[in-house]
Amino acid sequence: MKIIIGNRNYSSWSLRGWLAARQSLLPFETELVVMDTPEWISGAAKAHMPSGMVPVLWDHGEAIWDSMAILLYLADKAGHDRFWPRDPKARGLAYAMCAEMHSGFTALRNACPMDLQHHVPGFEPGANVIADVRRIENLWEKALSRFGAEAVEPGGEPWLFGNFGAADIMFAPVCTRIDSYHLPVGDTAQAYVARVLAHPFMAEWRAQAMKEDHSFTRYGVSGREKRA
Ligand SMILES: N[C@@H](CCC(=O)N[C@@H](CS)C(=O)NCC(=O)O)C(=O)O
Repeated sequence: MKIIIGNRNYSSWSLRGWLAARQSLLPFETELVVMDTPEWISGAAKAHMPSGMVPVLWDHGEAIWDSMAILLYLADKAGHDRFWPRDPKARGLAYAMCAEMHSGFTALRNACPMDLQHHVPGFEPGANVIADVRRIENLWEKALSRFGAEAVEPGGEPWLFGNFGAADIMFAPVCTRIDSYHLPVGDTAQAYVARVLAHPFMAEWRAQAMKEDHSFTRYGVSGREKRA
């Protein structure tokens, strides 16, 4: 399998697709296509991107595009237990949370683009951004308190539905945004953000992202400061 991704520093959907590929534990290659180059803009760099977007997973000559489809495809292929909780109530909530993340939270996504190399110390979130963060925080607290701790493997960290899975993958870029823009959240959410950022797959992605030297003007937020 091969996954085509955009810039690791900026492409939050690529991060979700790639995390799903890592979580599957199946072997795969990664091809990075730098975004916003003349070839990207003309479409010449997008020959293997059916929707014109990243991420795309290629498996045996078939393309699976869109982060959510990649996640669902890999859960079918690698086993649902690596992605979804077994309990039907937990699974229903996990599906709903992933779907809401995939289609919503546009205020947060627009105002706080993912940018792992920078942070914005003086960022002042608007009311619509705060509303998105509150909703996300409530969802996390609900999942963690109802299903997180009780389902976790002995000695493991409490992820949203016990073991690390689809919901943690879909919300991982939000964790980077809370961190980069210093968005105010309560202790439970802050601890969850820290766990996600410290996850080995996230550390692997971040280490690569920090080495990238292409910068985007379209994602530039004023007041950015480079991280060490
Ligand atoms: N719904 C898609 C969204 C993918 C998406 O928006 N990807 C961005 C990069 S993060 C992209 O490729 N945009 C096309 C462009 O910039 O031309 C998914 O979940 O994969």
